[in-house]
Amino acid sequence: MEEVREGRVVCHLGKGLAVEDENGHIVLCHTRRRLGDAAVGDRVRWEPCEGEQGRVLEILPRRSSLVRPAYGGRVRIVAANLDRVYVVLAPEPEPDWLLADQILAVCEHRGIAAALILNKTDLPGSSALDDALYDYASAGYEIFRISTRSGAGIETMKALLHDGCSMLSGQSGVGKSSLTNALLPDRNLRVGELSAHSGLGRHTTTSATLYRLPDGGELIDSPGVAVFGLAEISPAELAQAYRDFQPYLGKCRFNDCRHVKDKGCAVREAAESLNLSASRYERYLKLLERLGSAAEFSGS
Ligand SMILES: Nc1nc2c(ncn2[C@@H]2O[C@H](COP(=O)(O)OP(=O)(O)OP(=O)(O)O)[C@@H](O)[C@H]2O)c(=O)[nH]1
Ligand SMILES: [Mg+2]
Ligand SMILES: [Zn+2]
Repeated sequence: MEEVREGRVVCHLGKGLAVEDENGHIVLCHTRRRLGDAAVGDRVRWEPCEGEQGRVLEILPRRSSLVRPAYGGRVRIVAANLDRVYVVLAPEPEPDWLLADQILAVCEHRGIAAALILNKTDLPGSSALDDALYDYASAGYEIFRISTRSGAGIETMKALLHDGCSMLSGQSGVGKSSLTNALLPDRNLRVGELSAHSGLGRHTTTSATLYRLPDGGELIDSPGVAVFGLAEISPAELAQAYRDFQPYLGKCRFNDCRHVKDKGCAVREAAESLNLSASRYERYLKLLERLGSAAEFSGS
């Protein structure tokens, strides 16, 4: 019998998994029934089987996982063993701040570090964009300004990504794959060859893929999303997931304050007096409303 080996899931391929072995070779693996849902970044135990293929036997314990809501009230693991998530934005397409807030809230809730990347700084910005970014900087999020086209900021990104596992997340078309390509020496991405091509037309990323960076560190390029969702965050937990709200949370008049129209709400008062970003607070209200109606809808 062949020996059982360890590997890392680098992407989903149809019903199988692409697993990288200890030597950096990619092996196409089947999964065992009842394995559970493996995600990109998962460490697994696998055994070689016929041909060049393998079979994944076990998913090893995760040190972190990023989740999104899935059909039927279930939760899907987007990526495992992540150290940090970068929300990538650009002047074009116009930033979806509600989406950014969802990703940042889930990271905060799951204890995964997060920061923002503004790409396409070669394009003209706007004062609205600067204002919005200022809110995130005030909330304590680092913002990196780059252009994969001009090369600005790419060296900084290389230095930042050289340890741990990072994921690029955000809207479609902001340049996540362009940044990934800029950081990899071989433009013919190894896994890209295995994964299905989207045909002619614009190439969009179709499944999250993990790449090993030449100077160390791992980078996960993920497909653009329009809605991230707030998996496993209850309405009562949402305010805590807004990092900038945290200093005010113990200071509301009522313990069960929802931070909406409640009397003596320290969060609302901070937003009204502009100690807290009014835009972030408005988006909090929007997301809270969505969470509330989702909870009613599923009867929980
Ligand atoms: N002007 C400018 N355009 C860029 C820059 N980086 C990427 N683009 C362009 O933006 C478009 C989208 O880039 P992608 O890297 O495919 O974006 P993505 O975020 O991976 O998109 P999805 O895979 O759909 O999520 C492409 O046409 C790129 O050429 C940049 O720094 N400046
Ligand atoms: Mg892409
Ligand atoms: Zn309150």
